[in-house]
Amino acid sequence: MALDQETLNQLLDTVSRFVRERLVPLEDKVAEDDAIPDEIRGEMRALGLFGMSIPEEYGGLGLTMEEEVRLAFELGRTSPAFRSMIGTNNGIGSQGLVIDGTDEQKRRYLPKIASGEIIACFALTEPDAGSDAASLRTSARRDGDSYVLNGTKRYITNAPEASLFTVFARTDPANPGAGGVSAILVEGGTPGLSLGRNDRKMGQRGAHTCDVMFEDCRVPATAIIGGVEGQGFKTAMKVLDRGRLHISAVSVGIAERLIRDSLAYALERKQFGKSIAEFQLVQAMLADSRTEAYAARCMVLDAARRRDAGENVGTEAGCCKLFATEMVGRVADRAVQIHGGAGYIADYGIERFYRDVRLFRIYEGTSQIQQLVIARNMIREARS
Ligand code: COS
Repeated sequence: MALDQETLNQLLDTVSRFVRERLVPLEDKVAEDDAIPDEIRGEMRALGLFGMSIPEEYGGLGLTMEEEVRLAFELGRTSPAFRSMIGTNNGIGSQGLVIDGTDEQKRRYLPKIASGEIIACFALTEPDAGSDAASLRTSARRDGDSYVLNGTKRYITNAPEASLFTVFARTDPANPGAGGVSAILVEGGTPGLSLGRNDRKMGQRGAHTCDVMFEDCRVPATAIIGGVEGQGFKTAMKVLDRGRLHISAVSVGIAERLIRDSLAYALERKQFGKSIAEFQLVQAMLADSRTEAYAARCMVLDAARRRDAGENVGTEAGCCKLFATEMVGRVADRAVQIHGGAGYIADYGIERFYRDVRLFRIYEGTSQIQQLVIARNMIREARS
């Protein structure tokens, strides 16, 4: 349900203050420790941030897509590791259930996901199935009232902390494509489920990924999302369409933060007797960044509103993800350039953002996959 304007403004103000006063001062520490302090998780739970996208009847805030992207703009103004902690509960870790789950599955898990008691994750990618998600090999063999899972999932965000895994596995071995895949809920601690060591990543320290292994891991047959086999790939695609808008919004927020920092630095830093902001070549970088971030903000808001109005925004979500994530890469690159030597030195945090944002062009579908999705949809529409 949409919030009234005043409640929405209050929520945005609260989150904006929380980001400025609590999260920004911890950025260095989180990167150093590769961990988010426990009290921050508690404060995020108290603010309801784990359940932004979960319907109110299941204990979430039940935000519309437009409201969620507005919050994501604010959350983007700090290290993305903070956003990542709540990211899977609001996005890929919960939305399979929200979109396609049975009432019983929703009642069982969504309230705990919304409160942050459960950390939920999304296990699609495998060592040999990334962009070609439909080729996944993890199997779920029906055995009486159970499914028995075998296989390995890779780079699974928040898996080290998770107690609920939405696992995409092949329930029909005779169908090697998308139609043979089902989405299955596996609770943490189920025998046969194990985790690899945390991956050593280029950036986003404080956000964790690892391999997830299944070895004769038995779950009840009722754990299949929606109660029907063969729908899992479509569930994954619907979840990703939505997630791509959220990631686009986070990219806008980070770009705006970097532009603010770059402008502040350019005004303060003096060379040749005046602040470097007075030099037109620096102004060009600032102006290009501002223009691109504004364009991305408008795209994300438009696509979110269309989704709220009931439109299928698969194409628009792809356009937003492609543009906004590439945009934030360029903005981060210019931020390093404007900061000069200081941009390359860890103390200023700019190089950390430069590394952190690199991931956005890769996960939840690479830029190349977005191009493919956009063009395929265009061709399909033209032919229909
Ligand atoms: N919403 C609903 N259904 C969708 C859909 C969407 N956005 N996209 C595809 N489908 C359906 C198709 O309609 C098709 O159904 P039918 O067989 O009934 O016609 C089915 O799903 C298979 O779709 P398609 O044939 O397009 O699948 P492909 O194997 O060609 O792959 C891409 C499509 C490449 C787009 C997909 O594999 C993809 O998005 N890959 C990237 C995966 C990704 O983002 N990974 C990130 C990991 S999670 S962090």
